Amino acid sequence: MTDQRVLITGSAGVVGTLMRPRLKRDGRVLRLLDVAPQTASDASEEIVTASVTDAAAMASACEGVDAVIHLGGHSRENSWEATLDVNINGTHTVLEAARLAGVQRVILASSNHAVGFRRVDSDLPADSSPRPDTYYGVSKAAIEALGSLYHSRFGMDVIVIRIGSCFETPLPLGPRGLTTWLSPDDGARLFEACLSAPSPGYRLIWGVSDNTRRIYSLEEAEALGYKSHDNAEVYAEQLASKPGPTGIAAEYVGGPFCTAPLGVFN
Ligand code: 15L
Repeated sequence: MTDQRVLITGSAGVVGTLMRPRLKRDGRVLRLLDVAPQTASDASEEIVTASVTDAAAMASACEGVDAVIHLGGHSRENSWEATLDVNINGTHTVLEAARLAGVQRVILASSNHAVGFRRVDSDLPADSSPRPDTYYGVSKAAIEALGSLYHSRFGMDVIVIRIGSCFETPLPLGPRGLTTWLSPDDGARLFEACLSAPSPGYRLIWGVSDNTRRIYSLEEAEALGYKSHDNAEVYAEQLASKPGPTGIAAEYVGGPFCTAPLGVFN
């Protein structure tokens, strides 16, 4: 049997770095694409140094691939031009390359910031319509729409994950992390579910751990086979002394993104 080949874009970024060792499996090759230099740890890894905005590089990166996990792009606020180019045009380039190469499944990283201006005390089903908090959030809403389009037009399986905050621990996030944290191990469980769910079609799901103070629905992710094992609450005592969000940042899903200056890299 031939190996399953999974292309991960943005593999040297925050989420990519956490997922790389966790998504290693016998019978699977990870093709790791990033603008930053990387080194293969063994024969189960292939390195591609390229930008997601480079159509020719993306075309060759998608050759022989079974699934794409698209994490590449700016992961926070940046200028409109950079956000448009790397996040929106970049995602279009990735989807188009995947389509032309006959890749059936693409998993796209969206973010809670696509709905950053939804209130924290409102219902938050995974398909809540976009209320972005930044240009970054707008780009994530556009990514969701592009994924939906590529499913509807071309029948590709596209799963979009609105990631909360995927870090080793919720500690750098302050008390907000008690609701938004996606543990790296749960992240890997979620990506595995997205890779293996039979014929998912188009899905929009939340990507968070089963945190006691979670305000996001996990129903949609669980329907794909995800089962969280982690809970940010185990860090509650350590986080108790840290200042929590105040004012608008406390009222809305996007927290501090809701008041950060638009278009300014931070
Ligand atoms: C995101 O989308 C960012 O990529 C990440 O750096 C965190 O800031 C996260 O959201 C969050 O909301 O905590």
